[in-house]
Amino acid sequence: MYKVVLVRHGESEWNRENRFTGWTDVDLTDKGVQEAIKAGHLLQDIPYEIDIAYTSVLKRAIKTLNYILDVNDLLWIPIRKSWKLNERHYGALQGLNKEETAKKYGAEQVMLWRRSYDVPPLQITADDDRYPPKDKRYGNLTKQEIPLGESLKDTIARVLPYWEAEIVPQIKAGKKVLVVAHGNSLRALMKVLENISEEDIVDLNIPTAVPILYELDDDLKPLNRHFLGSPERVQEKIDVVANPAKIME
Ligand code: DG2
Repeated sequence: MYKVVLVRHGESEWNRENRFTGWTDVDLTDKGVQEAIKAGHLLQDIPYEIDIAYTSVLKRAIKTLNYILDVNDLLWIPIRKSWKLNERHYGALQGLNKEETAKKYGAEQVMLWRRSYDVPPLQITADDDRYPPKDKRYGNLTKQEIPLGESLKDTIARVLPYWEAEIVPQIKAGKKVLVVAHGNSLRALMKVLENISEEDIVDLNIPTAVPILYELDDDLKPLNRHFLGSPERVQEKIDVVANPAKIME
């Protein structure tokens, strides 16, 4: 039986401020750091050790991974970083407050932008400061790879080939893999792993810093999926993601 653990990063500064983040490289809040440490402790309860870890090139995920590994005295294991595990690029929405955007465009439109399968957000153009090649970590992306604003479908189109080419071979070699990524890059992965329909994916919200354990069969089909921690705590965190204005209350 193969095993993989997925974790969304802890609360970021822009999660806290309820702003669309995407590829903006914001830091963890103090609460996010504590959540990451807690995720590390939760992982101490599983009966195996992580062998290799994957994350994005965004510091909220990288730091969360480091806190988790530190708690488990595993900072020495191989860590692979890729932009392909970055959050979905939220295009011209990046930086906007989600509640204010809902007032301006309507809650339904914002819901489509946040959770639908194939509705892309408002796009940026090449003269925008947020155009990825202006950041040297994205200097080697081909023109086709450069996102201007991604739907979940677009996100799957770059997460899935990375999963198949880089992560699956490690899992199949018997390695226990940890992936620390983002709300929508993980929704992309979970949609494919669990074969979730385009309609049902709308309801999937990933809580911050809750380890999600999968056991997979020989074809990498999930035998089970388990959120670590008390069910009440997990549900509370899912509710915050489903209705982010709650963070501000
Ligand atoms: C959030 C997800 O990404 O936002 O980009 O704003 O996981 O990196 O904090 P993350 C963002 P929603 O899709 O939940 O609005």
